Amino acid sequence: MAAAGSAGSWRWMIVVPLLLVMLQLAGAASAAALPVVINTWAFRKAAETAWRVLQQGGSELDAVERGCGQCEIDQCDGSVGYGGSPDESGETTLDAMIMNGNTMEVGAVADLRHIKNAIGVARKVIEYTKHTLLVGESASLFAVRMGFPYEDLTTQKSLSMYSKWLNQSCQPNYWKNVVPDSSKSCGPYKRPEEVTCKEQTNLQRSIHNHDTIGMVVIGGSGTVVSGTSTNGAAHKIPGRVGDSPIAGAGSYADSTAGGAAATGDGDIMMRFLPSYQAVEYMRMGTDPTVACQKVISRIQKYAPEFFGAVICANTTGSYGAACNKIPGLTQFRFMVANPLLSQPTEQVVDCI
Ligand code: SD4
Repeated sequence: MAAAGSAGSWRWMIVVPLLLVMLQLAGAASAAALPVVINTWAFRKAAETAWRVLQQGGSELDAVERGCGQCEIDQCDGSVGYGGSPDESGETTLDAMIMNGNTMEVGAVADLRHIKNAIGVARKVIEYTKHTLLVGESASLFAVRMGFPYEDLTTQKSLSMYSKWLNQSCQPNYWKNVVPDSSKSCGPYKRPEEVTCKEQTNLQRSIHNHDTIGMVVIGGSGTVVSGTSTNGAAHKIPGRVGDSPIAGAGSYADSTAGGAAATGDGDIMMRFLPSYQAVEYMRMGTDPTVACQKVISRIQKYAPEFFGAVICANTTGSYGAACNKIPGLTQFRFMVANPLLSQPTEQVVDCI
């Protein structure tokens, strides 16, 4: 009896930990589920809209278009849609893209003027053209042909941001090595007769200067779609285009691997194609959180002070995010909706 009892307890000593490990694995696996919606920042209504579109049988493209479009309507954080981030001449211009990870088609618009629904126009670039990216007033003319209203994107708020900036001698701005000294006065600026090329690093970017919506939606059968929409950087030099409408920079989708989207200082981030790189890491089997961290680390080496974050999701529905730790950004909030969450839920990661 005693021998049988001890054999029994040995058995339990092996079986119980094994069961615990299996339960843990099941728990870890259950964190990932399809379909999934993930978007940058705590833009809750955008996630809710995208999730609702999926629930009602809409496609992944519809979900991304409507989700990001919701932020354009809501003028999320003043950094998406009309009436925010006036450029040096006081005008709001928009950048947006949408990418179909089944076909690898991309539709994008940059420096879009007088049209509110930038991601809607980006979708029309996929549907009605063989192009990928349309820019400036020509993109606006295309949008009008596609039936979008041509309207003023200026609001009282963007006007007052603009006059405040003029009153503070146009600080901060994006010029360097010009006369008059761009760190002290407004332009017009010119190249100096003798170029001294002294770098000016006076640009104090507010973290609220940049808040793109970037979204990845992965459907139940693994279709990955990504998208972005932003009004870019406040007080940008007219003509400036950021990372958001650039495939691989602002976002990237590949239904054989996953999707990613970036937010932050596009002038720096677009040089590293972080969304493309994150998807490639996930293709190699890297966990989405680690994939996001790895692309942030790559940028950190060259620009330790950059403001930015990336969201990542793979085709199993596993997801993550990472951000660069700087004063004013120590944590990054993002939204997730999947069948395991009772509603679209805000999540947070510590920056690295
Ligand atoms: C840009 N990345 O134009 C965009 C702006 C942004 O959060 O907010 N990102 O640089």
